[in-house]
Amino acid sequence: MSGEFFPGIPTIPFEGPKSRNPLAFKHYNAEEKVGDKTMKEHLRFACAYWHTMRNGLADPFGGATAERPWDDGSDSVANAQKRVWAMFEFMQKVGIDFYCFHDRDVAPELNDLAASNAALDAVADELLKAQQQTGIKLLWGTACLFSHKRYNQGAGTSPYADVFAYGAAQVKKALEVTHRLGGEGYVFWGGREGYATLWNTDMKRELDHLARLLHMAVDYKKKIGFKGAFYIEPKPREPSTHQYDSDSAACLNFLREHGLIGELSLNIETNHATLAGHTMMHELRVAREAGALGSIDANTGDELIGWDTDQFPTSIYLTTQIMIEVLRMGGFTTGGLNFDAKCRRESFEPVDLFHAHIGGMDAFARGLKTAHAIIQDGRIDSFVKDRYSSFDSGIGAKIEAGTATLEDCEAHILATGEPSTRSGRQEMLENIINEFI
Ligand code: XUL
Ligand code: CO
Repeated sequence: MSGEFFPGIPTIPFEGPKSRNPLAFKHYNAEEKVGDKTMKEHLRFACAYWHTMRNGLADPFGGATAERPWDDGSDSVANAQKRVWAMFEFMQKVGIDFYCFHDRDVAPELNDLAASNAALDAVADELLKAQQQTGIKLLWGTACLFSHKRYNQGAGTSPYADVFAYGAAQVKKALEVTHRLGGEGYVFWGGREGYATLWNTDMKRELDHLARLLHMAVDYKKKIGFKGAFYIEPKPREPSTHQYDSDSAACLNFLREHGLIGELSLNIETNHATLAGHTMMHELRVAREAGALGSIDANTGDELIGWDTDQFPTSIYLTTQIMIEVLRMGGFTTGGLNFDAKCRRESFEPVDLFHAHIGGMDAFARGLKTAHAIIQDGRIDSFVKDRYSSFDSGIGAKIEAGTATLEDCEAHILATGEPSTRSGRQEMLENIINEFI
């Protein structure tokens, strides 16, 4: 299969920071060790099938521009099977070991569920063959419960029970296929699980229904012996006015309220974090501190465009912040860095897929090295530790231990008087970070 779909493009080599070859890595050196693991083991890059193979690069004002010579544009199973080989050749050449997919981006949706399931099985046969030939693995699978017209008012939160059931049936099948392909995880992104207006919405019922769908999936996962992780992916809006899984905190609250905490962790996406009005570091921190940081959809938005632009990450500051959080949780287990990102509409040639992924991988290699160096240096950590040290003894230790009362606090202040505080040193700390970037 080699050379068939991306002729003239070699396997991308590592040439180091002095290289001026656009089709070479300057920083990502798969086998190079950072701390006790190789870059490849730390970063666990994955390629998103929906963007890399299926995104025509349309925007709200214009249609598809992407040139994908191997794709005949039809909805046939044969075309879908052929695309598998283009995807795997691409991943082999760019050196990415994992991929992620939705049921409907790998296989066409046909006239009824049975026909769509059969098409998915036929493409899964091909995916399995390609995985076996290349050693590439499935990071996670998911079901697309948002594109088809039936899901116009949601899937798990649709006001129509038959639509809920259709979505549940799609989840069942997508889980089976993910399991068959040895997937390390399964994602629930609540596509249209939210509302357009509260005037027509019973929020309580919708949320209870969404929880029912997830409980059914947890039960089925156990029944079929799927050992992969379940993730829920926060996003505040778009396409809905409001989506219930709006950010990390909302997802965690939902999982706790509905007895699902521990069954699902979070798949956090950069562009969704910024749409929620947070930094990516904030979203990761919230999840990590709750022991629920599972995986990452690695992309970025555009500061000047208000929608989910799904761009490739190139900011070293951003990738450093992300890798600090990943390293602090002890690295990924089942998760990884999935490039949920697409080329710009203007970048329509197949070779642009290479430039895009190379750039993202190099940016994360630098982020990893920088984050590792900052942690090794220790100045940031020791500043933070010292900042809270008044809680290590005396009244602070009693407060943390839960043994101090309001009366104790009053007695303490009456005895010691006005408290003193110290500078938060934000500027100094930001300067330290820049020493490493
Ligand atoms: C949509 C999005 C999805 C999920 C999987 O904004 O990010 O691609 O990652 O459904
Ligand atoms: Co995503």
